[in-house]
Amino acid sequence: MTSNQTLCPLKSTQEYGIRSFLFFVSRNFGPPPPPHLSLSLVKFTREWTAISPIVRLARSTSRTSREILGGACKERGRERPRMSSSPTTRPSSGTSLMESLLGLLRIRVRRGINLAVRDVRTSDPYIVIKMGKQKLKTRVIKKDINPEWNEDLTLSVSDPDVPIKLAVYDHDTFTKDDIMGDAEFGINAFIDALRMDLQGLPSGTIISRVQPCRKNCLSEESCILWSEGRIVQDMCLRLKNVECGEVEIQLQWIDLPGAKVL
Ligand SMILES: [Ca+2]
Repeated sequence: MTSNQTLCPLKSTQEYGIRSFLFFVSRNFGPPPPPHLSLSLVKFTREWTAISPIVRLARSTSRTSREILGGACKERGRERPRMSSSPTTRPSSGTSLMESLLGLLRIRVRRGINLAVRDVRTSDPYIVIKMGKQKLKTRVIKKDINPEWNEDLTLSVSDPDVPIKLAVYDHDTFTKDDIMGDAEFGINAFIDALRMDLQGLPSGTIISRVQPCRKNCLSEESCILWSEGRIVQDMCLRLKNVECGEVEIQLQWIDLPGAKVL
């Protein structure tokens, strides 16, 4: 027997433990074992004695880890949403826009009163209206601080709590346009009136009134009224951040088929 043949069973017995190895030696070689095998056996026994607690711990840890991991996998399996064979029904952007849209707000910009002078003796005013990301403009009326626009600007309304901002500018050809004041207003009272059933009321009936206060930019009482089969709100806004100027507007509502119920 060569030393290589002797070492082969040593390697295999490492997998089954010291008892299997001793059985193998006694079965094939009988006592007493050759000196070189005795040395290998002593060396192996020492090594096995040293590593066996680690092996037991490793086997125990491995089993425990498998059990823990198995449990976690089951937990994850329960928590993980089941894959559906049916396609997802995500609404398109157009559909979601219509679902959130309440209707259209038409702002009739009637006129400006005693607007600020930004040129030599007069101004070339126009109005910018913003609601959220929407921005609309009137035309420029040249050399007039009491301009009459009578122009309709229409906004789409999804959230009636979003305030509407109005600003007046003086148009200049060669320099940056000058600001001529601004104002802000809400439409909650107007929306509340739209929710009422007012059919059959005589035209001109006042539904509600909004008083001027520090929180709004009204320069006088604003009336919401039933006029010719529809609800309108007249507003006179006192411009801020400027020496003078007012702007008269009227709110109207346009229902859209398929829009969200008010
Ligand atoms: Ca100008």
